[in-house]
Amino acid sequence: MRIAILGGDGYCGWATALYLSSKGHSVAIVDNFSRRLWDFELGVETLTPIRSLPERLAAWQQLTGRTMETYVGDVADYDFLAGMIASFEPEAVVHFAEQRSAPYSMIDRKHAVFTQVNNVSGTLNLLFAIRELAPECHIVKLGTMGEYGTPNIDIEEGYITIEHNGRRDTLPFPMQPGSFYHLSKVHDSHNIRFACKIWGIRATDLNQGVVYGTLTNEVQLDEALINRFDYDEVFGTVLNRFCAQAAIGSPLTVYGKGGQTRGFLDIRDTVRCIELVCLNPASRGEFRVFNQFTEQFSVMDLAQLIQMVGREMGLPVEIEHLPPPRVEAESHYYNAKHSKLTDLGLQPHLLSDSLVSSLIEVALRYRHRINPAFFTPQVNWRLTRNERSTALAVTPQ
Ligand code: NAD
Ligand code: USQ
Repeated sequence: MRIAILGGDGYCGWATALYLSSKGHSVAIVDNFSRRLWDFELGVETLTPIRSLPERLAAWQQLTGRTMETYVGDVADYDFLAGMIASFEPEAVVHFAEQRSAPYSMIDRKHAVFTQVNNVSGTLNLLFAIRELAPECHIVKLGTMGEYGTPNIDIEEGYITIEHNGRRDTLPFPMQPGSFYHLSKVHDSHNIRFACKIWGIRATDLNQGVVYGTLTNEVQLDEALINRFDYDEVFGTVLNRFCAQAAIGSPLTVYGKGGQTRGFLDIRDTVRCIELVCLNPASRGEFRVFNQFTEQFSVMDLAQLIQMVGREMGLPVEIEHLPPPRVEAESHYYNAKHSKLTDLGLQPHLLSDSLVSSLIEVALRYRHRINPAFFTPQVNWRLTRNERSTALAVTPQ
């Protein structure tokens, strides 16, 4: 298939581009490198020393003989995006190209506005470009499990059948997102659903859980292909952070009680899910929603698992409960359905003890690059910062 990966220089996008290329698909990477810029803005860096996109692609070509097209630009710029669609003529567009950090969106007004403008306008542009230039093309959009929040009922895959005053209907599942970032994904979902209905676009919204790990078969081929491994408070996700903390004997930073429960998946399952969804597209006018995660854990479940495995590896792992920087339920009911991707053929990599030790080993390999200052949460949901005079400036506390 001809598959365009929007956000192909990022964490999920790079792993997916390599995987799809290795499977013989024609892949185009679209990115404006804004994520590398946000790292500079925040003064943080990935644990793993990632190379520039041209270096990555040269290494991939040298190792496998495979090439990928690249389009450097902003998907929120319609002319750029439409030019890419017209030139590459994709059968599927996988849309990862958004600002994806909840804490980043909660820094202050500018970061909240930027996140929603970047994310919502990029997705809207994609919908219009597909309608105009490639109406058969399947949009595979990365949403998030955080769109649903933590309701006191089971979470369905996108839709729920409700009886009300004697009448019955199947409706979009209620959304209760927990940050301006998560809200941007809800706005995207509504826009895509509407466009599918009025223009007959085909789309799949993948409500992905928290992704962990960095190694896929392709990334492991050569150090030049290494993927990002974020562990800072803004872009680092919880399990990756705990592995980095364990590697240098820094306490695991559990926010509050640690009863926050989320869906999780291995990055190797992310890439496989994307391929399965591309190979099994939605019909014209259909807006499918799949919950893309394989297991659910509370933050404390994960902290205790890392502590146990870390101690078996001889690491002095302690758990610390920090005052919660976010406004979120710290203990709650959580049971989210996730059968549609396994029905398509996904065979999950589950979080075994040996997998946990391999995750910690990656952090140990690069431990000389770990900056413990990145572990401390500074963005607080209750106290967004005052306006700054410069755009997107972040002053360290
Ligand atoms: P990432 O920040 O590593 O990658 C996103 C990429 O998109 C970056 O390379 C960035 O430069 C690019 N990008 C952002 N805005 C752009 C724009 N306007 N134009 C062009 N390129 C742009 O993020 P990720 O972790 O790979 O996440 C990818 C997607 O998956 C996001 O939409 C995110 O919301 C979703 N997701 C991620 C996770 C996770 O745990 N990482 C979980 C659930 C959902
Ligand atoms: N948490 C801690 N300690 C930490 C870091 C996080 O206790 O050091 C807690 C958070 O408070 C939260 C949970 O762990 O309750 C998950 O936080 P996270 O930072 O790992 O993930 P989150 O902010 O939810 O965002 C990540 C991705 C985002 C994606 C989302 C999927 O950055 O792009 O949408 O996971 S989901 O959580 O299903 O919405």
